[in-house]
Amino acid sequence: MEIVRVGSVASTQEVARPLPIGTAVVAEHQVAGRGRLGRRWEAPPGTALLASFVLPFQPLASIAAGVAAAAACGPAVRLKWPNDLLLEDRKLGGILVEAAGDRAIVGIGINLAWAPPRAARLDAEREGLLDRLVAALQQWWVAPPGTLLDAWRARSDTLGRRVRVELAGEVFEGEAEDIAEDGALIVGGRRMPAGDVTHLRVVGAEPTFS
Ligand code: BT5
Repeated sequence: MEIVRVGSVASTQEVARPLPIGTAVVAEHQVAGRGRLGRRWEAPPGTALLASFVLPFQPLASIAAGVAAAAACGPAVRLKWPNDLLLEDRKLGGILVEAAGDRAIVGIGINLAWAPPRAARLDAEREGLLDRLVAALQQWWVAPPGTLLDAWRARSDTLGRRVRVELAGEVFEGEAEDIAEDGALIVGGRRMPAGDVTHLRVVGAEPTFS
């Protein structure tokens, strides 16, 4: 993988988009870092791993990116469907996969020296983490789908939990039962191809969220 290093950019996704497959863009800072659905990704300069990888498109791209990122972070890191990285139930990192023709622009942000309130950060050195991430992406991007889905199940913090799902304006709750062959989450017998999931837990009488 060829690494292109940049200082302050709007978003590494935009820098990576025209570059060839096999390139990764790593930034010190993003002034307009993006999450999914137009949300923002925040990180003060030099405090996070902020990278976008140009890879061949594959149908389980988002699942593969999540498994690879969790593996690079270490055994304590779990996945919240589809691919949030969690450490001790708090969000440590996020993944944004955008299709660009036959390519996937895979954006990964992981908090290191700073995290927003109620989020987590990883006690790791950035260059070592980047090396592990590149190796893990190369491994998991070409893994057979069954192997990939099993790796996601093993890392999942979502399966077996009661969850609330928001999908196209509809909200409902149920148990997250499994992940389907196409990466959809199965909740109470229904397939969720996309959407936002809240993990629900009951501590005493008070529901808490992550
Ligand atoms: C994500 O979106 O989690 C995907 C984030 C992808 C960021 C990377 S950084 C490199 C590349 N270039 C980009 O411009 N983006 C990618 P989503 O699931 O929509 O979560 C966004 C939400 O996470 C926000 O609305 C905040 O609530 C929260 N958030 C923002 N910054 C955070 C941070 N540093 N740590 C934890 N949570 C954060």
